[in-house]
Amino acid sequence: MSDPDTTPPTMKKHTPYRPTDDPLTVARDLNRILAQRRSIRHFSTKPVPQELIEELVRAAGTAPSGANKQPWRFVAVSDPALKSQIRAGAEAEEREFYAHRASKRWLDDLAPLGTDSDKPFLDDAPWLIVIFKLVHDDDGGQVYYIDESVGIAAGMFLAASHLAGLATLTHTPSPMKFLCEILNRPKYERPFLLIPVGYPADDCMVPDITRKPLNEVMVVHR
Ligand code: IYR
Repeated sequence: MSDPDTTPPTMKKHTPYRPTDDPLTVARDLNRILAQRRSIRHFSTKPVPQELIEELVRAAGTAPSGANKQPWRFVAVSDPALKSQIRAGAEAEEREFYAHRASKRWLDDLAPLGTDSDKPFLDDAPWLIVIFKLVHDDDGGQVYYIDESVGIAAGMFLAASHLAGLATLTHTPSPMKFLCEILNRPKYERPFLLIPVGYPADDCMVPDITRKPLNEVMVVHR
């Protein structure tokens, strides 16, 4: 006879959990593939099916979140008119940023990337995914660790897109209030990241940057 169920009444039923049986091989493979991800600023206009975007959002939505409240909304835009409005809104903020808001030091740090206020990728990329964070639930309930939760989901979206062979950019025009207006979102949804998704342009170039070696990013106590 099986043990009687001793799960407290407020606790959800628990199910068994089985991770991979070859962790080092999987980790090495993942590292090799993820190391090839780059922020892309020159997109092809080649279409990406909505079904593929939906799977990527499902993947992102598997992220851990405070009390499993999943305080995010992924608004996926392929409508060319809306993309143009978003581009106009973003470029207006970026012009302010490059002309006035950014400090000299910030502009110096950005110079190697070659960025400016011109954002043609917002028209070219077949999809713009605007991630909103929810400051409360759809039913008004409390949410927890919002930035951590949405940040993790965003990272998982970037990783999933890359694994699926798609290019992304984590674009951060600031402030992003224009996105609430253009996309007609309720007040409790706050723009978090604007992510163009698609294929890189054939002639796409990326800055020749490096990642820090492990000894600069990791400290071990054993
Ligand atoms: N949002 C601006 C500026 C910018 C800021 C950072 I920090 C970057 O890593 C890259 C760009 C832009 O997108 O041009």
